[in-house]
Amino acid sequence: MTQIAKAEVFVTCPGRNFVTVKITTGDGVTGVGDATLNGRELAVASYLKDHLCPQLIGRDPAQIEDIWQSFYKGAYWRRGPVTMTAIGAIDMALWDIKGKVAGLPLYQLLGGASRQGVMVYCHATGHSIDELIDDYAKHQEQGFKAIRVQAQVPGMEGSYGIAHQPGEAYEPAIKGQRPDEQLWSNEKYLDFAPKIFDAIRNKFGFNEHLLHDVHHRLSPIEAARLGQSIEDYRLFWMEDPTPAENQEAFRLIRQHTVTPIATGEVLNSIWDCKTLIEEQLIDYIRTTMTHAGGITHMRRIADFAAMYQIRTGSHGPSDLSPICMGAALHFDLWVPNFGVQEYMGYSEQMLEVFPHSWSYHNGYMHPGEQPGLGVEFDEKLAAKYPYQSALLPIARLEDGTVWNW
Ligand code: CS2
Ligand code: MG
Repeated sequence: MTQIAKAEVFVTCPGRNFVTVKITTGDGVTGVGDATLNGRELAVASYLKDHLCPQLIGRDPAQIEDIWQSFYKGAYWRRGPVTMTAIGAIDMALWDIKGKVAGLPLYQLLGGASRQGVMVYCHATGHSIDELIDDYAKHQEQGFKAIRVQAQVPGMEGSYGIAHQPGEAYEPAIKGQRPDEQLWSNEKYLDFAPKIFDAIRNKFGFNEHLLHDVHHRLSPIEAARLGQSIEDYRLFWMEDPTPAENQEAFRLIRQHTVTPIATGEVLNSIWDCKTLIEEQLIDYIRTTMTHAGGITHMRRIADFAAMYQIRTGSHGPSDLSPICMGAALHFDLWVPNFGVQEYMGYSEQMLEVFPHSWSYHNGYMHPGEQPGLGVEFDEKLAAKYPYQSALLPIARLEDGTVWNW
């Protein structure tokens, strides 16, 4: 294989912003990686364009590990979402090239399929419990075996995770230069949340796995109380019950409840989840291909987690591009300690920009058999959708205090 001849960065907005890295070798093999960091896209694009891409020219694309280590250790400044997303995107693109050169889909390079399909969970949402029940029924008809449920806390329009219109995907980023501000109350949420699971289990029974995202909003003791109060509904997981910067905070939750816990979508490295994993404070690790250093680093995290019987539950919102989805599905098909994969879906417009070989059937997904990641990037079409500033909201408590969104 010849050396890397070109490394380019594209920002496109087919409905929402996506950042894509494209690496081309001297003999014309191309690889793509997802570098989207919601609301901070241009920071990663600059990190790539100004700092990493120039260093790639002339390097051997087969040396994925050495390139990863030299960008990680060579920056001197370690970890963090911008750095790890940039490294992750390059890593994905290099694995894509390796697969294309070998003529093998990525999952074969990792060690082959460990299962027939990848169980995915979808999102059911509603402005009321009745609306949620309708949405749940629709997803059940589509064959999903695992469903995340979120409903608006009465009076709290800014409740996390609710689609604007029934049937739409939830999109948190709001176009503009200033973040939207949303009102929040932990007390009202804590009173309401158990009613969501009660209604769903009463109506639909225990056939599907039930998931719920707390989105970092509770204190450890509040999270412990929630976990304990919903044990009978047997959730697959309670996600991000409290912020995970302080990993030790999960000890308190763990002491009080057997509701399984998932966290990790905002973590970027194995170090960010070290205590969570080695003390078995969680059941599922949710780090993302894109934000946690790509396939090379995700594999390291998953192997470490496997030693403690912690399974994967990769973050897969529609604010990660279909390239990330492709990479994640190959990884999921292989990883021995797989749990579940999030799948929010994409609009037609988004999928046209990223032609892909992955598919969904009856609750399971498959990455397809195309060599590499099996996702392409239509540069011409992407150029029709220029970047548009869009930011994630800010949550405030009823007295005006800034809270965790
Ligand atoms: C979420 C995300 O998918 C999830 O579980 O927590 O939707 C998250 O809010 C977004 O990815 C933020 O960009
Ligand atoms: Mg989440």
